[in-house]
Amino acid sequence: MAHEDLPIPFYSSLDPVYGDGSLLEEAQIRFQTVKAKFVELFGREPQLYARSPGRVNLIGEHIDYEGYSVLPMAIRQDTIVAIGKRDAGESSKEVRIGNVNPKYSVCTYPADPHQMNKGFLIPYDQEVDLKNHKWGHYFICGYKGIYDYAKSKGTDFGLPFGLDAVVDGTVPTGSGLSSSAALVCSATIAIMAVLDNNFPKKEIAQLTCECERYIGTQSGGMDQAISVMAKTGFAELIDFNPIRATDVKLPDGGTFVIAHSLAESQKAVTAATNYNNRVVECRLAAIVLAIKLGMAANDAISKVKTLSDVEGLCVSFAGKHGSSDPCFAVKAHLKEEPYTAEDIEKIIGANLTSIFANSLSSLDVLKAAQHFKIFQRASHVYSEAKRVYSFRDVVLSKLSDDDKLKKLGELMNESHSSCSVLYECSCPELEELVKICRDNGALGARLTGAGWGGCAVALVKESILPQFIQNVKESFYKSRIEKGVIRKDDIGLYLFASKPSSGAAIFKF
Ligand code: NG1
Ligand code: MG
Repeated sequence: MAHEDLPIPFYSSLDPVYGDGSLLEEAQIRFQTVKAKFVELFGREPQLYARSPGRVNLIGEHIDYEGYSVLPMAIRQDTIVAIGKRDAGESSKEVRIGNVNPKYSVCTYPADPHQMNKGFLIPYDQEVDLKNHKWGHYFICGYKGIYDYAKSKGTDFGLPFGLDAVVDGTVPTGSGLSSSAALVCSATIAIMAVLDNNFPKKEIAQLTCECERYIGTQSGGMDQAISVMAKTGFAELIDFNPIRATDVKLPDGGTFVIAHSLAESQKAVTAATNYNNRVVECRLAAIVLAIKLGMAANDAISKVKTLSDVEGLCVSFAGKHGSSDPCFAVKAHLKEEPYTAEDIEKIIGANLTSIFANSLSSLDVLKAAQHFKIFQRASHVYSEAKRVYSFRDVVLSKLSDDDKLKKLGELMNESHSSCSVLYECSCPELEELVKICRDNGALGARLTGAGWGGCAVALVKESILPQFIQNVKESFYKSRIEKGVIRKDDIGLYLFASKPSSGAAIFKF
């Protein structure tokens, strides 16, 4: 059976996930701490635990929501959730969520999703109110996800049911390493398991992707898919529609180093001008392109959701002109100058607000936007989608490992420049860090995750790894330690090498 069709693995010890080294020792302590916190808060022991990892995206940025394949790997940092059902009766009408980190206070929600908007924080049938953003929302996304999934299967898994949970996360937040998906996925899996269920991984990947959107970012499904389906030792080529993961064994002799720019990207809060803005720009680019390539405006507006939806038209256009590259159609039909809303409305013959009438977060984007850079965004998406396959092809090629690593590095550099120049999702700190990585011998370096802050990922030959880490410390972090931005002892949280680690799991001891 393909591994995306299998359920989440269920273990009675930590070793299969955390191995037998220092990671295991660290995990044993963390699980003990989570359990102790659970006992302290709720006066009894949890029934079981779930864990789900963060990830680093190696290539394929901002294209998952456009329907294109991406190539991430899971990292060892993860989120653990301890969970237990509450007794039947009055108390079973609440979900309480605590955190090992005292920074996050206990959040309480009514167990009935339809009550969640009554004096509480999440309007059930709408997206989340960002002004009342709270960490517990991410957990509740999972709860709502399971509830909706059950309904779609004509059952209820006993929901609404009161639950208690304690969370412990080691994925740094706002860093582009998907702390959010690690929390949403571990919460969803813990809830599923405590209700005595286990679904195929691909269904969990789909449902967690959909439910993270309740937070208000119009995310693609990369983070949840890799967190759920990752395998030790492999990066994964993730395809969407349907979700599928194909193992990619990276060449020997290279290591991925993750380095934090120390600029925190508050994606949920800046969505209207950053992340969701790009999703809207891509949709507009796709509709305009479809019309320019001969589709009736009404059809384009109602049928075209993503740039991948118009790739067929682009390719046949480009083909007529001697190329199979959709970037060619973009060059021929879109202008480089930014479009105003009126420019686009003229082409499509409709008001922009009417196109996005069903999406509050898109209407926020329209309110905030001065103009739309649809040429640049489409050029990025189509070229980045091609780079993902080039990356995979290099890995599968007959080249020597050294030559493979060199080529992968080049593709990462091209990806960064496209993100930075065409998609404009970098920031000065990331630019500085990427340059420092390259100047110190990285074969390639790029921002990873949504950008606008967060981490860079660099491909480094193992033979120079210790020196590389030392040099990046000196050039990027030393002055920041001196200025008190980070503590010297914490440097390992911001700069580390990472091997591809394993995906979500359930534990019962
Ligand atoms: P980060 O910034 O790591 O959460 C986000 C999206 C991904 C993908 C990348 C950009 C969420 C949950 N994740 O990742 O789906 O679009 O940006 O490639 O919003
Ligand atoms: Mg995220």
